[in-house]
Amino acid sequence: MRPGRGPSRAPDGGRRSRSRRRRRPRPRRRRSRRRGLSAGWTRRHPASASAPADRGAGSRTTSVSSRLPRNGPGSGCDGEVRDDEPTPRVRQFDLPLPTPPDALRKGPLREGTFTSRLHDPRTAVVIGRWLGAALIVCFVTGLYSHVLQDPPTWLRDHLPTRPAGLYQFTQGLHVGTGIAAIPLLGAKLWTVYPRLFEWPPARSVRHALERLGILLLVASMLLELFTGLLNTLQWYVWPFPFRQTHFWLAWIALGGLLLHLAVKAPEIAAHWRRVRPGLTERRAYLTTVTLSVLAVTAVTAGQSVPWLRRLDLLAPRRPDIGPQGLPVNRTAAAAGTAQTPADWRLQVVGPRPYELTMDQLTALEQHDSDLPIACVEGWSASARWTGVRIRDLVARAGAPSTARLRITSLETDGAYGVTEMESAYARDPLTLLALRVNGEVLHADHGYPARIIAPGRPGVLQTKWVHRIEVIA
Ligand SMILES: Nc1nc2c(c(=O)[nH]1)N[C@H]1C(S)=C(S)[C@@H](COP(=O)(O)O)O[C@H]1N2
Ligand SMILES: [Mo]
Repeated sequence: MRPGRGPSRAPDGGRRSRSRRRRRPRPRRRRSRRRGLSAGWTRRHPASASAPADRGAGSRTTSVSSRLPRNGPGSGCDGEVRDDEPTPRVRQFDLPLPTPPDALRKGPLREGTFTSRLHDPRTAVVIGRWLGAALIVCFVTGLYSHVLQDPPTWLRDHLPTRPAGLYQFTQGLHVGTGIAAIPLLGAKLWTVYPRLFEWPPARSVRHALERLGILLLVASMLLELFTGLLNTLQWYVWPFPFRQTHFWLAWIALGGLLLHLAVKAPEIAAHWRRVRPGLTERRAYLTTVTLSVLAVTAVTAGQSVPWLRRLDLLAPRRPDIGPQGLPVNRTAAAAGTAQTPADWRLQVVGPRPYELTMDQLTALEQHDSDLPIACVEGWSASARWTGVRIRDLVARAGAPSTARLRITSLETDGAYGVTEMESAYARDPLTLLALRVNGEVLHADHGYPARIIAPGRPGVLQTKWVHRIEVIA
């Protein structure tokens, strides 16, 4: 390590410049808040500095261990705590809490339980960066998926229909980053879990709140990733609606994450840059984590990435397996639509409503669209669909091109029996009422007699077994 350089410079340098600033009169609240952050951080370290993890570190790990005591007592922090008078409100947060009797300090709560040198901030920061990146991508793509399925009124006219495979891409990324986040979260939790057994459990009100925040963050992350994973396996075991729960839990997790980043900012900054020489075991650990992430990605990404298809061992779907070479989520038998009523007609409801028999439909101008079905569960598969353009059907009913539609399926009990279509999709020339797929009449499982196929939309909105199209605005 280069003395005075690298990550250790950040906290020390920061503190020095702060004490210089302190001589000038400054707004009180701001200083107090900063002090609170760095004090929370430094106070934690004397304990960990005396833990065997650091004690046994020896000179090889000066990068990590020798830095810690410097930030602890005697490093100038105590003086800082004294001359920087906190406002009474902040002082309440720092109210010390009583330490429980030592008799309770058993099992993992004993000092020296955790001996690995990998339970250190640098490892936590390196894995945290990967995890953070995966979670941000996962969050943004998830938000996009949610908005497509349930657009707020002001966004209705701005949903993109192109590129036609955009949702296939974003949802593949959503499920991919979510799956990759599972080993990353596991590794992160392993790195920091000795903190669970910190003693005393809560030093101050601030410390207790911080720990509660971590609890919320970890619980929401675990629940979010776990329910998401089960959803890709189509395992809907919970009584609550998946999508809404997944959506709100994501906001809770994001809030917890941002709070966590804010609280840990000084520590993250201090360990952001690599310090040489690094720990050999850390390198081995990080390599193992990387390989795990690559492995779970490789054996699941084939559900949406064609050239990884042959490695697709763990994903619940192979996009090329199913009737007519396409997977099926809900079969006609499950939906109760295996038998099409003999008097089936397509009903189109608008200013000039009409009905068409199958023969009349096939006599209309037919078009081809090469479009993927991109399921929210992460699998996607492309096919050539043939049928009548929705915009032609709508125009024939006398509706304008700004029309929004309600599509009703023959399926009566499922959650996807009725869907709505924004006008951008309704007027897109690629959007079809498909009658055929890959040159064949639709299989019952793919929606015979007719189904919706539109560009850039989640699979759940590609309604099968259609019998009515209604102009609603
Ligand atoms: N009526 C109806 N349409 C539906 C569904 C459904 O359950 N009922 N499932 C949707 C879902 S979740 C997907 S991913 C696609 C799958 O289409 P496929 O079975 O032809 O591959 O159909 C969609 N259309
Ligand atoms: Mo789906």
